[in-house]
This record gives sequence, structure tokens and C-alpha cells, in this order.
Amino acid sequence: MTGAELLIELLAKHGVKDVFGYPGGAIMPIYDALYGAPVKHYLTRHEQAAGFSAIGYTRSTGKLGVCFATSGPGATNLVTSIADAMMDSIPLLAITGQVPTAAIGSDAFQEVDVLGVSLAITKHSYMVERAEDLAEILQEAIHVATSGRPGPVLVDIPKDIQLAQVNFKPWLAAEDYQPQVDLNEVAKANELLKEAKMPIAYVGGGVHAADAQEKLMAFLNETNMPAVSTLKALGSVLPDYEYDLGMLGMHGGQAANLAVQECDLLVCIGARFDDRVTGNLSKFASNAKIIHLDIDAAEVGKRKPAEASLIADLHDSLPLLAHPKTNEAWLVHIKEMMVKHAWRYDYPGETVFAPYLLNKLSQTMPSNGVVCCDVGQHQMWVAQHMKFNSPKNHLSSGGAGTMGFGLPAAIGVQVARPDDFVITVSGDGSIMMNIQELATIRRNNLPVKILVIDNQRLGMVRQWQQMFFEERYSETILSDNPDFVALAAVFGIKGQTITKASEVDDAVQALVDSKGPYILHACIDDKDNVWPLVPPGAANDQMVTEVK
Ligand SMILES: Cc1ncc(C[n+]2csc(CCOP(=O)(O)OP(=O)(O)O)c2C)c(N)n1
Repeated sequence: MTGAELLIELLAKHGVKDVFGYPGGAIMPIYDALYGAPVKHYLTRHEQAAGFSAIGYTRSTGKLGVCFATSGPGATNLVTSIADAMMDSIPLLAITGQVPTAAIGSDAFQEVDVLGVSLAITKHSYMVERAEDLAEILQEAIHVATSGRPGPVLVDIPKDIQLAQVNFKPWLAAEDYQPQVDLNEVAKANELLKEAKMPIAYVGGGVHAADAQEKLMAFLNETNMPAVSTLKALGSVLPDYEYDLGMLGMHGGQAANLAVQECDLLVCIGARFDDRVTGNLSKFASNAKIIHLDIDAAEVGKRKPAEASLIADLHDSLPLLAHPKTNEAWLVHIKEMMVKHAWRYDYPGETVFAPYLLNKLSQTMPSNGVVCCDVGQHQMWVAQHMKFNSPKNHLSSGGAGTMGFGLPAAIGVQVARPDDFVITVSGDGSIMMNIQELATIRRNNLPVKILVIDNQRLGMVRQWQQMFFEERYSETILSDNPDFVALAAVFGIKGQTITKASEVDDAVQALVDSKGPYILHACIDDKDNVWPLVPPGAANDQMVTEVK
């Protein structure tokens, strides 16, 4: 068999049923091997979108996401989605074609040193130099991407190696590196848990990565510990949990941020003290002792020192925590804050109020539906006003914050979960970043729903210009947007535009009821802002809730 055939066979043996990509000269043997193969290929209309679709596929299922691109511009187009996967610790296998071994270093047509380019944005990268190494490299790449703290791995395969005759070596089961919990640290943590009067669980994306939602809920249900979540963790704490405070951080809820500032113990579960979460780091949870649970030792003490650290898979560490009942007075106080700072949907204006719209969508769509976001104000409104029962159902570009993520990610989700309701919530700026993927939706008859929240602005940047740059609105006005519904119609996708609050309920119902792909274009006031906001450099209890 050829190297290209080996790749496809190995993917099939590993259970990979779907891949996303875009062909070109240096990857043609692999595309030839795909012809009639059991692995189904989805042609996106841009390599960046292939990467995001693979990310959507893996984030919404836990199955490995795979993307293909040719050498040179094909590979560099993948870079943004690989970086996105890196920032959010997503397992992704990126396969790139490379010019033939003999031409490497000669500035051959479409030659780019992809290995070099990728080093800072992958968990690991390989260039296959000898055909006999191909099988082992690919198996190792899959293992590295999916084990420990997951992440993207790139394998660059020169064209002659794709064409070379190779032997298929049987699957070598690589040894898993399993960090062991330090029992002294467990004892320290359990002492801290017993002493704490005002504890908070700070839940991060690690719970999703470890698939440890059940263990997390067991801990919370037994302790009643109030919980805050990062953007990536939303859905890990089940929506009916009594002491769920929702998202914390720059656009987190007021009760969540205040509770963290007041707490005396922060139990950090698979989170990394990201700057969007902490605000001014020195003032973040400054009265609290910290217990840090993470599989990646490099995260412990990176931004905040911990009094006790449990470095292991959450499946192993979470059950070792003691389960003292949380102090009643603290719970009463938490409940009072939740009531006092509850979200409000009684917007006085006649225009569409995005928080109301999203809350309505959340109530109307099936509870196991998946929401993929783009980046901006609309992304924060989704995080604030929608409920999720699994982190697999809320996909948002968290670490990298990449505009253009939503539509292709939704395509990947719909391929992986063909019977589920899948929607992308986008802004009028973000949707244009990968609008060509409407063609991929049509080509594959995917029933992906699209909600464009249109403020004719790059809203999140506009809000910062308003608040911190003296209303100098430099290059954020998008009053020349195309008619999004007409644009989608060109791709054979139906939809409607709404401009008034009174139209929201029916429009959301029509969107949810639609059988095929559908676009709802909701026009909102160009001055609507996301509140609360923790200004840069401020502590999380210094939230702003209006423009002064
Ligand atoms: C690829 C990329 N370029 C630039 C940015 C910076 N940025 C963050 S939010 C934003 C505005 C997004 O506008 P829109 O999609 O219309 O959403 P809105 O904030 O209006 O809801 C920009 C430009 C980014 N996050 N990603």
C-alpha cells in the first residue's frame, strides 16, 4: 500500500469516520486514496473552515477531529484554527501535504516550512522524513493529540512519502502517561475544605476535556458548594443546580464575580486563571486559599499559587476530595446575591433586545441542541443568557477569541450529530469571516441554523471605543452590510429579517421549527452594550453596568 492509503486506513482503524479539508497539488495522493474510502471527506470552501469544522466535530462529541490541507497557502490557511485548538486544548489532527522530500528547502512551488510555522501553536508537530516512519508517527500523533491535556498535532507529509510503498504496521498501543495524585496534597486540600466558611468551586474547561461532569456534579450535590464557570465550562454545571452562579470574569454575572471576591476558598477544577476570568490578578479572590485540580502541572502556580494541588485526571482527583456541607449562612448570602443581580429581560425599547432573544431561543430549542458562537458582544450574551446541560453543547472560541469560528464549527457539529439541533450565533462582522461556508451547508444539505445579531457595528470593539477611546469610532461601522437573508438565499438557504421586539417570539419559533438550514437576521440597536463589564486593570468587583 502507499503512504496515502496507509493514512486513510489508519484513520479508519482509529474510528475516524469524517474528515474536513481542501485539496491541492502536494496532497493529491491522499485525496486519491480518499476516493471510495470508508472515511468520508467534507470539502469546506476554505482551509481555516476545515480546521474549525474538525474542532466543532471533536468538541461536540469527544471523537477526534481531523483536517487536511495542501502545502504552502493551504497549510498556512489552517494556522488560525490550529492556534484556536491550542488555546482551548482541543484534540485535533491536522494533516498537511508537503513538496517532495528532494525539493524541500529549494523554495519549490507552494513550499512553506509548515513545521516551523506550526511549532508555537501545536502540542506537537511532525514532518515525516522517511516513509518507514509514517505509521508510527501517525499513531503517536493521534495519541499525543488525545491523551493528557489534549491539543492539536500537525503531521506534514511530503508528496513522495504519500506515494511510497509502505508496510502497515499493527497498531502500537502507546503507554498513557497518568500523573498520580499526591496523597499529602489530598490531605491538605481536605483540611482546607473542612476549615472553609465561604468556599466557591471555580469550574473550567478541564471538566469537559476529562469528560468528568458526573464526578463534578457528585461533588457539588454533596457539598452544595456554589459554583462559577469559565466560558469554556458552561454546561458542566447542570442548569438546575441550585447554587450555579454562571459565568465569572470580564462579562460574568455580578453575583458570580462578587461571590469569588468574597470567598475564603477557591476550588479550581480544570481552569487556568485566564486574564479574562481574573481581571486584576493581584486583586482576584484575594481572601481565598486555593485548591487547584488539573492534569497539566504547568498550570498549577502559573498565575496564582495554590495551597494544595491535585495534579491528575479529574476522574482520579475529584473523588478524593472531602465533601463537607457548605455553611448555611454563606448559601443564604449567595442566594440573596443571585436574586438581587438576576438578569433582566424587561427592556423598555421597541427594538430587538439580544438578551431576551437568546433567552427565548434557549427556552425554545431542544435542551440537547448545540450552540456555536462567533466572537463579540453576541458571544457574551449567549454565555450570559442561554442554558446548557453539557459543555459539548456550547462551543465558543474561548482562548483565542477567533471571529469566523461559529459557522464552520456548526458544520462540524452537524456532521457529527446529524439528528441534533445545531445553531451558530454570529455577529454581522463575524459571519462575514467564513461566509463562504454557506456553500458547504448547501452541498451537504446540513440543517444548520444561523442567527445573525446585527448591530451594523463591530460591536465589542465599538463598545470599547465608546468607553475607553472617547467615542472615536475608528473602522467599526458596518452600515454597508449586505442583505444577509438575500445572501443566504443565493446559497439556497431560507430565512427572515426582524427589527422589532414584538417579532422575536414568532421568529424564534419559526427558526426552531424549520426543517432545513435557516437564517434569522435580527437587527438590534447599534448602541446596545454588554453588561456588566470589568474594565481593564480593575478587580472583578469593580464591574461597570452603564456608560457614565
Ligand atoms: C479574527 C479576529 N479579528 C479581529 C478580532 C477582534 N474583535 C473582537 S470582537 C470584534 C467585533 C465583532 O463584531 P461582530 O461579529 O459584529 O459582533 P458584535 O460584537 O457586534 O456582537 C472584533 C473585531 C477577533 N476577535 N478575531
